[in-house]
Amino acid sequence: MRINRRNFLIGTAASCAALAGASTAQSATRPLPILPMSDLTNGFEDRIALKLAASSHDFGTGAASSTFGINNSYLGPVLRVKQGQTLPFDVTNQIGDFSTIHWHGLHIPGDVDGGPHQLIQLGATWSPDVPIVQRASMSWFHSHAHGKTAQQVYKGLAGVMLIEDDASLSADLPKTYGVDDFTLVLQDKTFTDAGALDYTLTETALEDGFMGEALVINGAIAPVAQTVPKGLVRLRILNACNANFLTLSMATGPLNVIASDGGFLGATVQTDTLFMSPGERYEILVDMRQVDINQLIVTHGLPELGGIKGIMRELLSDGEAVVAALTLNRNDKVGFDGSVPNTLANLSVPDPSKATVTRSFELEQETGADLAALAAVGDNYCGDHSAMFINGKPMDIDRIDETVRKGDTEIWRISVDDFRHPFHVHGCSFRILSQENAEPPAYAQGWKDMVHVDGNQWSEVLVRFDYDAPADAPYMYHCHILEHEDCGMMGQFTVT
Ligand SMILES: [Cu+2]
Repeated sequence: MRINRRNFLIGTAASCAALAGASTAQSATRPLPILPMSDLTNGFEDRIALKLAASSHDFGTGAASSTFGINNSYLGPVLRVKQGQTLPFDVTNQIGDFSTIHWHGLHIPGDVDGGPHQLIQLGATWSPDVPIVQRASMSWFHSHAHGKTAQQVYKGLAGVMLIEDDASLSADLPKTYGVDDFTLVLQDKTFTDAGALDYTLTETALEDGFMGEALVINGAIAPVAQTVPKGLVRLRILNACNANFLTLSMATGPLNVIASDGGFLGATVQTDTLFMSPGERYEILVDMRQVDINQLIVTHGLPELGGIKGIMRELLSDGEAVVAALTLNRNDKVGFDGSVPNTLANLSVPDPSKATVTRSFELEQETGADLAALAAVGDNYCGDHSAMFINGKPMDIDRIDETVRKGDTEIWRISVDDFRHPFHVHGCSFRILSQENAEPPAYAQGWKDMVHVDGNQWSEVLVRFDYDAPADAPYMYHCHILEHEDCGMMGQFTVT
């Protein structure tokens, strides 16, 4: 039956008002939570303990949600570290299930990468010595326990690592943590009527990945607000959603983008909108001398809903939410008074003629598979992980898919069937040669470890691997929609 839109609106005015009321109740502005920061840049005395544990956390609904945290009730600390250090971690797992911690974005050997082969059994401690060799950049760390990654990251097993180097420490940029330098972890969550965190996988969620109804920043439901001094303000932003692509803009003025996944851009890029896939990081500068107030606006997809809720959603929002996610209110204190830099770093022009090997990766979903039924019979959320493939094969932890020679420059060409997927490669940063059949946006032309590709298109990256990943500790390449990764859209490669 087709519903006549006008009659439908008249007939359901009361329920529309009720729904609007419900969303208003959720939109009270909260203070921006500042994630606890461990500054290790001046050294550390002992091994660095990270404890993964079950906890409870109030996202702002007034109810306690069952969560996981890393030295914290939800998410982990922000680790501020420096190039040249070797970080001796003791990662202890007390979440009640097996887990791992993968260092996303780090140029490190396979045996300390924290992928599915470095399982941390319940009660065990994993003690990798992690060398920080790369330039300043925003990396992160999260669970990579195959088949459980999506649910463990959703519940909170993720944290941020801010790598500094001599250039970044002396750069003329805001760098006072929690004052003019903020780390923002953006996620989307769904809550039950009682206000508890909800992760229910419907067939749609398994196909598209889990999409949450509410935007959450550093563990608090948006909108959030922060008072800042009169000056430049730096926002280091991570899209840590399981599956949602986010579009960012400012209420006033453009975004000044200074860094991407792997470090500073060659020069500041001004853009009206910034499109971020799950797993991507960008740093931006906001000039709070020009305005008393500015807002970071985030547009994100909403989950498909059935019944009356779904119909209302379609009528009211076209399936997207636009959130004035973070309000910056200026006070009278004088802050960082420098200008937005033009030149940031010396970036070479990527030269594809240096590539000696080209590899192709086609990401596919078995759209006919009964994913909900698979989930019901399996001991994880995707049955036997066999509904999604790369090059026709679902992830198999006992199969090496590609063997790469250390130091070779390669072109990796990624294509997909009919859905937009974000592709991540471990152990490296790469340069994007083309994204979705086109030149990438200027803000994506620096060092990256994420590239996305939409239906019937392809993307190409230029990549080189400089560290060892043997057959018993291979690197992963995978879709960063975590439900797709868990369902098999992942492969393994060695570097020797
Ligand atoms: Cu995917």
